[in-house]
Amino acid sequence: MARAKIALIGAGQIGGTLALLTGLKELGDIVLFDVVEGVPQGKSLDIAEASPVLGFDAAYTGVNSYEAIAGADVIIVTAGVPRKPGMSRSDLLDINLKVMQQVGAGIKEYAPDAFVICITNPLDAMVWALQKASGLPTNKVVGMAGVLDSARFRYFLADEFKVSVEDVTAFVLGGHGDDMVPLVRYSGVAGIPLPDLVKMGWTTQEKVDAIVERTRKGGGEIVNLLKTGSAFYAPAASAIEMAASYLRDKKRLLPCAAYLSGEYGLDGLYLGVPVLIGAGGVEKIVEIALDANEQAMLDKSVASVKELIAECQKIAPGL
Ligand code: TXD
Repeated sequence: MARAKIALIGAGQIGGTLALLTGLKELGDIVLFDVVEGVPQGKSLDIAEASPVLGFDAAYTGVNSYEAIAGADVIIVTAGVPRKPGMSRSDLLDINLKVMQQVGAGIKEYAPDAFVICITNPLDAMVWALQKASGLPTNKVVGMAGVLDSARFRYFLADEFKVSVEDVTAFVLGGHGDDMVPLVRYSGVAGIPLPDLVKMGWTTQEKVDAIVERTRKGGGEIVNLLKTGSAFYAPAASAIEMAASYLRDKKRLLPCAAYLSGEYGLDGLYLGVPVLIGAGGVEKIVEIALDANEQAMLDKSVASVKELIAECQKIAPGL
């Protein structure tokens, strides 16, 4: 069977890491696209030259034109600009919204059957704009944030309990912002929920609260350390997990920004919720029961996402 074709739109920090991980996992052949000339070509060649040493087979093509993404099975979008000092959230939204319109048009023309994963920030609004601009079915366009936020939560918990990260599960729902919703009741170690672990004396409620807060600010923590950019290894790894579930029809249940049509009492927006990803794209949106406190946190997160979408509609009324 022919190898899958994976197009990566944006060859920056995350795009380059995605290109390497795609090869290492042998998910398929890679087309790396960027508007900057030379960068996708250079990164592609560099990674291809690492493949004999690392021992994987994948073809790499670096490009500056959309024709090359024709027929892609999976497209992962990181194109855009990161927030720089002095730039407001609206400035970022304005620029990246235009980028999503360009990328969406490219996907519409050359790869309308692809499964598309958006990573560009502000995530919940950009994935919404990308779906509109591409015209692809909503079950084929998702946003990556929840897998990353949950991975951060899992890592912090594993570190606190001194247990393997493999045995820690965690769920973060809602928008990808400071008001995301880490679900303590649905997180734990080897099936033991966090509230029980507190009762068992493994940790204290105060420590759990601090970990929840650290998870919410996880992106900012990395930005403050790096100073010149934002996280890229963990975001790339998270998107690859989603792509692999689609390509291999694994039916993973992952927290992703998915288009809601009535689920959770919401309609017409993207929000981080548990999603089953298989060969059909988003095959199911799982509605879990929330208590009053969790629902209140989710409502707050939804309000932020709606504000971002309203801003997009003001800038681009056609969307
Ligand atoms: O959880 C999440 N969703 C995120 C999101 C976690 C971390 C970072 N997140 C966001 O991902 C971040 O705020 C950015 O919006 C994206 C990409 O992050 P990255 O660190 O890869 O940014 P870079 O290194 O600046 O790369 C962006 C590339 C760069 O090479 C530009 O030349 C290119 O995008 N770019 C474009 N490509 C195609 N088309 C257009 N129009 C374009 N404009 C810029």
